Amino acid sequence: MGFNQSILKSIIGKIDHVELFVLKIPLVNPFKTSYGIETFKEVLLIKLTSDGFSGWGECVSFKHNFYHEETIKISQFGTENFIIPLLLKNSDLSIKEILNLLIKIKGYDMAKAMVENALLDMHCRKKGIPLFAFLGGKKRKIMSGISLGITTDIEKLLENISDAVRKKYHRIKIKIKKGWDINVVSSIRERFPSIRLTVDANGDYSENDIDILKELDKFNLDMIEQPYGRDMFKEHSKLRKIVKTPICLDESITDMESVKLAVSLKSCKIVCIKQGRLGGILNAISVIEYCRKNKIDVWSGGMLETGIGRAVNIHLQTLKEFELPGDTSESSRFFDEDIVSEPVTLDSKGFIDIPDGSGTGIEVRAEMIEKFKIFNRTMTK
Ligand code: OSB
Ligand code: MG
Repeated sequence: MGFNQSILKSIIGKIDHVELFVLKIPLVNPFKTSYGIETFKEVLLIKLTSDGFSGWGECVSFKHNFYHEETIKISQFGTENFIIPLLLKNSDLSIKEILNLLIKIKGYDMAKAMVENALLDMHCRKKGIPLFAFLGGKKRKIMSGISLGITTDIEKLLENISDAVRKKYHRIKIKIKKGWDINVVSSIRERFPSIRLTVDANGDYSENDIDILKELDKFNLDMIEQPYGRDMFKEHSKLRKIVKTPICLDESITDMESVKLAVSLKSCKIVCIKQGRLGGILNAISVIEYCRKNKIDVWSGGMLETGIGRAVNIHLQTLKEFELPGDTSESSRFFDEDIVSEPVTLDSKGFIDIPDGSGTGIEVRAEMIEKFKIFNRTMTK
């Protein structure tokens, strides 16, 4: 693909300073899914410094393991004990060489993504180019989408949808679970017959629920995201033959092998790309390329990221393969105040601008790090 190989191959120099932070930030509203409720965002961050230039990375792991088994504690363990020591031991390497070394470490994909994001941010800043330019992305703005959690009653969800429609979100996704599905989607369609709508089950259904999933065909949904569990590639494939609504996989897509399996079994039509879970931007790009070649549509998911991870997802979506709106919403949808100085906002047509400074183009606010910090560690050689 079109990313700048010279950036990847040029020496980044010695990493002088590594700082890790864990922040605990309250969410403006609890976010409920079929797997549980989030009321706080706990997040692991890294700041790398070399030669006077710094880069930030955000880890998408959660405190709990209801969505994915790599928790913050696990990401932190991998970062402190394996990834950072390797980074500090080897100086005068290129990003490409560092990433090749990281392949030897098994697991910790979310931690690796965080470190990769920070390296790319730092190096692009040093070279004075924006991340999207490094990626070869051509779009100057991207579409927006919002993921709305389960509420105590349908009326409240309809209100949340009205707000999102007023803001001109290009696509609305609602979380569903058994018992919060047909009734809810049918009320939404009565009130909003033509909005672009998708549902995300986070794996709550099984083959006993085919009738419910089939009934969703009546509502003109763009897709059903992850109806069954993560490893149920064969079952998703059978479901695809029964329901007309396109099937999208999220949790199932953990690496390139999983995408290849999904393609070979025809388990899905659409894949949700989460670079933070695929081990970083470069792995995500390999998956995106493979999907293009195999006629699988892609969109960018979200993991309740702060402005740091949100910016990375925005830069990535400047690639032409992202033709569908993803889960990229305004920062204020989750946080009263973002930890970066340029929170994500929508323009009057619901689009999101690409930050055009060097690297991710956003600045982290030191006072916000102080305010929400619950852990901090500095590592040097
Ligand atoms: O399944 O896409 C998901 C949030 C946390 C964990 C998993 C998911 C989600 C979302 C919200 O749907 C995405 C976002 O807006 O960040
Ligand atoms: Mg999902």
